[in-house]
Amino acid sequence: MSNTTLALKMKKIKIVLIKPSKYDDEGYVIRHFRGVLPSNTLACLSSLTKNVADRGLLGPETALEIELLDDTVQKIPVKRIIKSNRLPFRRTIVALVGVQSNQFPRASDLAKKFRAGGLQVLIGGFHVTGMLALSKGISPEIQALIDIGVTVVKGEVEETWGGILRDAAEDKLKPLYDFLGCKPDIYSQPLPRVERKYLKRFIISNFGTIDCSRGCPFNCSFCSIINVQGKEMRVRSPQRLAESIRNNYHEHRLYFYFFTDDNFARNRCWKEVFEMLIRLREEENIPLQFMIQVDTQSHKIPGFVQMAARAGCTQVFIGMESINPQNLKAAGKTQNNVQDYKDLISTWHNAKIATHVAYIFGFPFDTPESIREDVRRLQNELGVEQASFFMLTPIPGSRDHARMVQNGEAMSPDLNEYDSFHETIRHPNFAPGELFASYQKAWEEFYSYDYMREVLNRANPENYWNIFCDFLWYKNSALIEGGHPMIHGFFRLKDRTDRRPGFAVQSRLTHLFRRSRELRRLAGSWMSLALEMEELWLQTRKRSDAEKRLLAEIKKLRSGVNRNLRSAELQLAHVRARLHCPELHVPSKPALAFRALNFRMAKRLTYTRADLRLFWKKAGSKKLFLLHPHKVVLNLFRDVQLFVMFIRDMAKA
Ligand code: B12
Ligand code: SF4
Repeated sequence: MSNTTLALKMKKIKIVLIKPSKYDDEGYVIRHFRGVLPSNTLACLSSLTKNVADRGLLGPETALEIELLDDTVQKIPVKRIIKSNRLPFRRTIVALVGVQSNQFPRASDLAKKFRAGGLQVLIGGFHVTGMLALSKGISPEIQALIDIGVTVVKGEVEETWGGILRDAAEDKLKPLYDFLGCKPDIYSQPLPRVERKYLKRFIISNFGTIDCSRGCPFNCSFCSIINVQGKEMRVRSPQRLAESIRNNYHEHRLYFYFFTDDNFARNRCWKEVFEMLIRLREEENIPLQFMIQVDTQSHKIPGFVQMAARAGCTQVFIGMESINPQNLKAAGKTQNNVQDYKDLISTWHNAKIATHVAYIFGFPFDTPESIREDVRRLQNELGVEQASFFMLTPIPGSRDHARMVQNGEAMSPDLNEYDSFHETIRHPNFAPGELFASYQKAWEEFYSYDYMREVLNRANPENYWNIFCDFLWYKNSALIEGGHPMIHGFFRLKDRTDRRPGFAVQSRLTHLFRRSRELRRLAGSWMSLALEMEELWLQTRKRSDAEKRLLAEIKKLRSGVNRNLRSAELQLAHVRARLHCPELHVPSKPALAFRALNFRMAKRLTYTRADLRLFWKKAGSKKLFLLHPHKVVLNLFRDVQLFVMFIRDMAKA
């Protein structure tokens, strides 16, 4: 037996996979009680690690344990992890995974702590890969990590992860691994692995992510995909995807997916993937639904949109980026033809799939006025259901970034700001702060009450709640939390002690005082948002045929009288409606008497809570002794009852 094998004997190696978050402007880690999207990279690395363990690649005497941590939804127990490395015959290795540029500062701080605790640390993902792909030599922030003994991994590791782990187990980790030139064939590689415990940290725990392909054939100057994952598409086997989706459904009840491919329309196996999904839906009764990202020419691929609909696609995320052809030309986005946009959107709409466009502000021909006009055109001319706005950011790994570095153009030195909602470059048409103000205004105007109502009124009933919940998520993230929906989840947590270096850790009391002030403000904003969404629901909710019939009968009876209906009249309305809709249930007499009190019926008839709003407004302006207590109680009861109906309806969906 060789020395190395002896050293490995009886060893337990623990791999801690950590997806780092980023800092907010006050230096707190952006973390939420519940997230929205689980990390696909974490799931990929988890399954690759499990594959290494199952195949016994580290030798029969080595047990491999995996721990998955996501900084965006849970506190990273740095001390516990460091301690776990001190036990005899145990070794803990930390892998910081999927690190984007805006997460690099946070990832570096974690890496420093783990290195100080004596652990082996690896880092990979788009920042290091993109940065090393296009720059000459190693950039200072990456060199700083190498200098403290962190191993940097450039490129994808489907075919090489076992080798890296073996090096780690044998204490032979290199400072830098470079796999960019030999991109793995992902056809038969393990698929992202689902961990129930992890999914529970997300608002919808039956929501999963899978990348069915990697790469993109286009050439946009602001994008790093092409320089990291390449222009040649690599795809996963449709059969293996089917197995994984089937297992995920039967084992974890997962049936809603975000296929994270940057351009699903250019996956050469799209037809086979859709056929497989159709079989799962139609033959195996798995109620699959999914979202995909596509380019603006996707609607021209024969059969693509129609098959997507049949396969369960509910929303399509389209790389529109701009309505101005000059901007598109400047960004090298030559595949986007503004004349096609109407056709593009209506083709997806005809298939009953909601459209969601990615839209960037800060291109060379943008001005504050053009941004306002663009938002109006998205609403009035194109009628897209949703838009995600981004500020143009020179992302490391993109041609824009490489050009700016080469020309010595100014850009923010703080990578934490490379999250697309901070101004990182100066634009000649905007004063400092003006681009951000226009961007913020765009969110407000696009997600205005009137536009949301218009969208929901014409939404496909099956898609109603998906869009409704997206509105809630987007409004909360962009307009209340002041962040980006793609970063924010629900209920922001702020760890007092885990602050970015350079920001003071406050005393418990100061922190408590500050947080309670913030929470009071937030509670007020959430209350207004909840009432706004409740009103939106009242005005747009999809009513069943039976309910519509009942309402018509009630209206008929009410038209002759200027009072609330009596229970006998309500019963008559129910009986008449039931003649047309036998499924309608006629409530018992006491229930009808209760309804006749006009609580629910009035709401169903009026489609609004405007009367309640008016009452509370008037009540607020009166002196306490001038209020009629019975009216306050009655309206409070009606309001609570209505809200409960709203929440119940949403939860049912
Ligand atoms: C899906 C996605 C999202 C999803 C969520 C991600 C999720 N929950 O899974 C959403 C929509 C929320 C999102 C949001 C954002 N995203 Co995004 N996103 C993606 C996308 C399209 C796919 C990610 C993915 O699953 N990739 C597949 C995995 C397997 O690839 P990978 O991460 O590179 O990992 C492989 C290797 O890098 C390597 N590796 C990775 N880590 C490690 C670690 C070690 C130790 C080792 C050995 C190897 C290794 O091994 C992996 C397997 O081979 C990527 C583009 C892309 N094609 O990757 C953009 C991308 C990552 N996003 C990007 C950006 C900018 C953002 C946002 C800032 C934009 C915004 N304002 O919305 C936010 C930030 C959110 C946040 N803080 O996380 C950029 C990042 C660029 C950069 N240099 O920072 C990318 C690259 C897109 C782009 N335009 O260039 N995103
Ligand atoms: S189409 Fe999308 S993924 Fe492809 S290069 Fe352009 S921005 Fe990147």
